[in-house]
Amino acid sequence: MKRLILIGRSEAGKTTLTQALRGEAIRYEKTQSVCCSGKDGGVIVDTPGEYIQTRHLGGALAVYSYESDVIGLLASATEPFSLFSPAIAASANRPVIGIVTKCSEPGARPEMVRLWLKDAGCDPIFLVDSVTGQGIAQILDYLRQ
Ligand SMILES: Nc1nc2c(ncn2[C@@H]2O[C@H](COP(=O)(O)OP(=O)(O)OP(=O)(O)O)[C@@H](O)[C@H]2O)c(=O)[nH]1
Ligand SMILES: [Mg+2]
Repeated sequence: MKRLILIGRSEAGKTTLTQALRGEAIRYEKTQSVCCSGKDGGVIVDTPGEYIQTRHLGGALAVYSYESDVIGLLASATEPFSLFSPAIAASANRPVIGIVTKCSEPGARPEMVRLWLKDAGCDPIFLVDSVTGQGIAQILDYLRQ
């Protein structure tokens, strides 16, 4: 499988998505450091949201991205704004996919957030809900291709 690094602000749903992709029970656990171990053999690299939210920590994400096959930018469908600059995906030398999380939450605007990730240069873009399982199989199919 392709190795996927998950990047997005705190509460975007990176750890919950990691659990859903691994078929684990969903339980809240704050991510304190970059985590690339698990029963999937490290296919998913989970990162703390603070790394993308804090300028001087961003370099660490670049380094871990070099060790991944695919970069996943996450944004929740309930976000009021986008963290990602337009065309930011162009700065990466590997595929950058978009993942809209929490699509089944009340008040979710998945199509709006999909447009934000499209502007960032993500392709393809997956609409998921890690709690209901929506869209999880599509990401696994993509990683297996
Ligand atoms: N309904 C719903 N809730 C979600 C989903 N993804 C995450 N959540 C909830 O949102 C909260 C934060 O999710 P996390 O996966 O811990 O967020 P994170 O991006 O890993 O956050 P940091 O570790 O702080 O970077 C938790 O209470 C999750 O249960 C989703 O797809 N649907
Ligand atoms: Mg986390």
